[in-house]
Amino acid sequence: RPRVLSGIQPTADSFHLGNYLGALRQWVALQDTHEAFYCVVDLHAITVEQDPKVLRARTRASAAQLLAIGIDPERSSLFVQSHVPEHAQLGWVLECLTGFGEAGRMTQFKDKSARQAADRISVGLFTYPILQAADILLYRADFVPVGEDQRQHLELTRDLAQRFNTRFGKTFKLPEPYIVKDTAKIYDLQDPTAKMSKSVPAGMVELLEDPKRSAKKFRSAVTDTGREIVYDPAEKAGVSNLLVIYSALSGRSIDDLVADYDGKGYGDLKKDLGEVFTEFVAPIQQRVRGYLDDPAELDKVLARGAERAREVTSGVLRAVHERVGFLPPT
Ligand code: AQP
Repeated sequence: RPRVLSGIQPTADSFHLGNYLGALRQWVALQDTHEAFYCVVDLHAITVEQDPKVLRARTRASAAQLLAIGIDPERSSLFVQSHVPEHAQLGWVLECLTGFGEAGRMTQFKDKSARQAADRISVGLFTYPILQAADILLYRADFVPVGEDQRQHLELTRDLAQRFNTRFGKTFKLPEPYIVKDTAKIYDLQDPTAKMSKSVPAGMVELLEDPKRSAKKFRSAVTDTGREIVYDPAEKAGVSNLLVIYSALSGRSIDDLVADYDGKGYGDLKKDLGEVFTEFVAPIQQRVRGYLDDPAELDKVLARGAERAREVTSGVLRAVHERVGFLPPT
């Protein structure tokens, strides 16, 4: 079976709807047809300052949310990145193959670093896409389910795999991004031209917030001054974003929704979407509480996942070390 690998950062108290629709929903679906490795990428989380206690709690909460949305630890290996030391080890080798200018062209870094003074930005934030390449290449993954914002990092990953293979002999597979077009980019409810992101909390809907609060956010979502409910991302970005979310959560096609809301107003659509979201998220929240009530069991699941991951990664790292010319340990 083809293999998939993906990760998510434990840098917020809850995942948001952009994470879920852009990536995590695909993680769940791919388990049926692929051998899946999914990780909570805590090494990436410390590229920005973290409170240790909070990071630990968020790492468990992230794992609990992944289980709650349907990641099945019997079928998929679910683990914490720092439990598999080969990620950081391969990361170093790949850093030494990456040009400084090449890393500097990553737009996500440029955007994030533009908001802060140079001395406040860590070198880790700069090199994070290279560690991400290591995350993926270690598993010789065929596909990487992510949102549109990760496309450039995937291209870097492929470039590095190709470079390593050319220089040292074929070792890595060139992975393909797995991006579902319809939900590749979920937009901020307050600014439907920007992606929904944890950096801008006002326009973000969280899986673990009070659904009443989410419903209110949907009701006050920014839309244009027109009246017609049609799907037109260029002219009606706000309404189109709401239709995409509604369609993804309800399983109904956008055409079907548009026909159904013919003659109705934005207010109706927003109110109904709040209800659809509440119905979707209530059982997830309940399951998250259940998993967090038993952290020892949760830790056991993660330990098992890390063990399965290491069955793959230790051999790949050994091959890499040998090919770059490191003396094997005796
Ligand atoms: N708005 C989005 N639409 C579609 N997919 C999205 N993803 C994130 N935002 C959207 C996808 O979620 C996965 C996990 O991403 P992450 O762990 O890197 O989280 P993030 O990208 O840091 O989340 P934010 O909210 O986007 O953070 P900031 O504000 O720091 O940039 C990825 O597959 C990502 O594509």
